[in-house]
Amino acid sequence: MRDGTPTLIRLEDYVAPIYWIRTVELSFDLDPAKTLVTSKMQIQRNAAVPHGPLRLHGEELTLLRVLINGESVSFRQEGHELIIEGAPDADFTLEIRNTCAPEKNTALSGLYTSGGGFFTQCEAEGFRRITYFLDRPDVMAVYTVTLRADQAKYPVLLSNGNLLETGELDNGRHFAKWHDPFPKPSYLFALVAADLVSREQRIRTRAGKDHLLQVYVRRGDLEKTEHAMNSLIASVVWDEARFGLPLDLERFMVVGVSDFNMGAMENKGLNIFNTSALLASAATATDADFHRIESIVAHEYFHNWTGNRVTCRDWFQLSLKEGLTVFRDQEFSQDMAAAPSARAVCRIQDVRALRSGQFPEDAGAMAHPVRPDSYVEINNFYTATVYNKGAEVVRMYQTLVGRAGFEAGMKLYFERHDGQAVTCDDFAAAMADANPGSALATRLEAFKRWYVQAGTPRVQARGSYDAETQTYTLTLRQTLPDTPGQTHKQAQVIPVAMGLLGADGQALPLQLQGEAAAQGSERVLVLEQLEQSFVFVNVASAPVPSLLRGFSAPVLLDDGLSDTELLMLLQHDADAFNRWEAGQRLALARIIGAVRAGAALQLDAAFIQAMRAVLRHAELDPAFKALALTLPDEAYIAEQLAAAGHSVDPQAIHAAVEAAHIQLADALHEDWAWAFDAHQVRGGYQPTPQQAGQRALSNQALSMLVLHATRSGTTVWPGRAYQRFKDASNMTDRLGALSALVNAHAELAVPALERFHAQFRHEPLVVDKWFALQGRAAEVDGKTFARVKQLTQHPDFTLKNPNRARSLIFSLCMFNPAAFHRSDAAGYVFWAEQVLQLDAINPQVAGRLARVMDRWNVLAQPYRDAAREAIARVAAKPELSNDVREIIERALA
Ligand code: 0A1
Ligand code: ZN
Repeated sequence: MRDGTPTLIRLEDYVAPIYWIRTVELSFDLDPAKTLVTSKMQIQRNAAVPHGPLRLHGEELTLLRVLINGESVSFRQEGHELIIEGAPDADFTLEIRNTCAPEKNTALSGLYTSGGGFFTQCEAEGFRRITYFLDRPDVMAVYTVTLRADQAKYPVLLSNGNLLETGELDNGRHFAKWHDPFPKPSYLFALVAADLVSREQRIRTRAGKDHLLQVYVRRGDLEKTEHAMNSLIASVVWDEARFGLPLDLERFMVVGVSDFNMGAMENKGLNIFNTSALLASAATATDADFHRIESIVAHEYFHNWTGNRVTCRDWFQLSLKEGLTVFRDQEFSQDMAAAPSARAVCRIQDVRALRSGQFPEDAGAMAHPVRPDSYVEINNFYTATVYNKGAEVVRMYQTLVGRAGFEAGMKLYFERHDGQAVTCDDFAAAMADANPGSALATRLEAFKRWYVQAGTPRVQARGSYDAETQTYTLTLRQTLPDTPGQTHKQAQVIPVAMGLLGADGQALPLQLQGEAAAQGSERVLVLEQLEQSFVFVNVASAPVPSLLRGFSAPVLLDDGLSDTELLMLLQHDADAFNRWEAGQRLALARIIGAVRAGAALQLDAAFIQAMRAVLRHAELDPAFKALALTLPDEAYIAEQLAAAGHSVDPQAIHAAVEAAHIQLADALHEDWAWAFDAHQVRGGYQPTPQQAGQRALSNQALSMLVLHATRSGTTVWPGRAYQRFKDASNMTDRLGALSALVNAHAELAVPALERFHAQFRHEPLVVDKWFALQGRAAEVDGKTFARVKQLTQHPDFTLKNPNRARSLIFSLCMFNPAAFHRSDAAGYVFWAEQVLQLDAINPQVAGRLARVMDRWNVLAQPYRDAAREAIARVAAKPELSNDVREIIERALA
């Protein structure tokens, strides 16, 4: 086995380290083939735990020497450990010299080369691929780093903290020395040595301190950094205003790199970004890219407090920093969107992502709690559960203690834990202690089950109205599904934000039995038992309940509402999220009905009329309309079916969604034409929510119009789309028009794709879009699948660059169910080949691709058997990485 025998790491086995590393002086002689690393550490024994040998982590390193207090010492190497038995009791200096080979590092973890420069990625366990160390987050040290490299090739030399010194050396080399005053775990270490240029901005924070912000990129990319810089400035301002958290560094650097496994990394004072999460111009990036960049820049910046100043004790606590930081970036995006309707749009997008990414995870082979209790490869646990469900858990704290209470909890958390490595329990305690007597504090232990129990809770709600007593009784029941290794779960604490609507849609005052008077028209019920009833009094007529407003808890809700009731909510609910949700539920019921009946879907006039009313609505926001008219995601539909105990036929789901799509295109043809014309943006491109909303709706309209036209054999709209594709002044509209042509399989799609590639072949991030569009293209007669296979041979295609691998392979396998799940199993065979090829290059990325099969055992036949066979084929390979093996073994368990 390539990584050695895989061991299961368990939370319950956590023990504090036997030694602390207090300071480290690192020096690097950078060379792509062989980089020399010298590390001088001040080490102290941890008197709180029993004595034992010093065991340092190290992988793929060549060890040259080991000195303790300047003297050589005996040691041994076992697997990925360097073991020193005879370390002194008193504080001592350990000096290690080793080499590593950055240019051979295709895994992109540790020190690697990209585009002729050096970059690092140390989270979670990459530092041990640079030098021998106690590579665990509870060991925090102060770093001083000297970089030496060829000056012409690597004019920029960066590391964490403050620049102390620079100078020239012999043989055309130069050096830079950096010092980071904040003790940090090794996963936050970073260095960059490359030929880069920077955009700079000086800012003064509230406290009157001056700071330098820098965004470093390759020479030609400088004009694409304006949006990232603006996002960074906005993030600094926001964190100070909302949470009183200031920038604590004189210099804050952000660097772009095109080979990167994830979106970005929060290294202290030196964030490293995938260029896809950093670079944007109107000509090359879409509105969605601009939005993503804003949120990732904010996310990494916010980690400076939630993650860096207070870090994780161990990797089981990953959600302590990730769930909290995702919550913070979501709140930031909402505040940036400002208008209430735009805030709702943000929330809807976040919930859509949760439902299509996290819900399947929580129901599948890889289901794990927000705080996992074991892992083989920690890289496999940077998941939607840890990130997105973790963010929902943090949101529930805020729902239970209120916004001011939440801010007080954050304040106490930093007062108690600044400079420490802590656990999710410490966060929970701070929130509860800052809010004594709150709905959280009184049920803290039960609330913490959100960290421990995997699976999406299901909540059933049923109401009954008694006209005589004018009471409305709402009964809520929760059930918690079994997940791998977990059965018989305990009730969770589920905040249910809700309101009641009267017969003509007005919000009713809410008075619970026992209360002296009504308390507003919206409130949060706390479901904490398996079943609970809430009795509302003085209810004049039978109400329609609007439950789980704003998606107040990450659960699957069954409220049993009829079409009529849902139509009323779609029209009148004061909560924009639930208006959208009502429309989705109407669509879902129709799609699921057709799939379960095995019949062709036929949309009814009431539904079509409701959709028309949304589209033509005089007041609704265009961005909201676009979301309301987007059909539920196929992955979410599949989960709904699976949750109800049905097997999943991806082709049947796709056929029903496609039919609904076509019928909406046909029936609303004139409305789409109106929407297209009425939502053209006048004036220059701005990535604002308002403009983005108009573009989203007009592009959606265009794709409906082209679809209708290609089916009815008319050429006007395909022609207009082609024209727009050619003349567009921005990437959102250009790509919108191109995907309208591609997804409708219009004849003009072929020349348009060629033209697009020719025009942008020197822009790697746009070439990624070109591959992704084809990988995700609507499937007709196996053409998309065949095209993807052919594109793997395209000169621009490579598995070595993660963005490129994702653009084509992941687009097909993860986001194009109809093209992927084939009755001849060719999609699964392709998947197995790609996983194996990728695993030899980059196990982390291969592990992600392996996840595609998480839900194989809910598939209908013949897909189920064929999928299992493909997984077994991967499992049979002896040379798998731990990353892929863990995923595959869980799938087969
Ligand atoms: N902490 C980063 C994400 C990240 C995680 C792991 C990585 O390599 C395995 C890289 C980046 C974040 O949340 O942004
Ligand atoms: Zn993060």
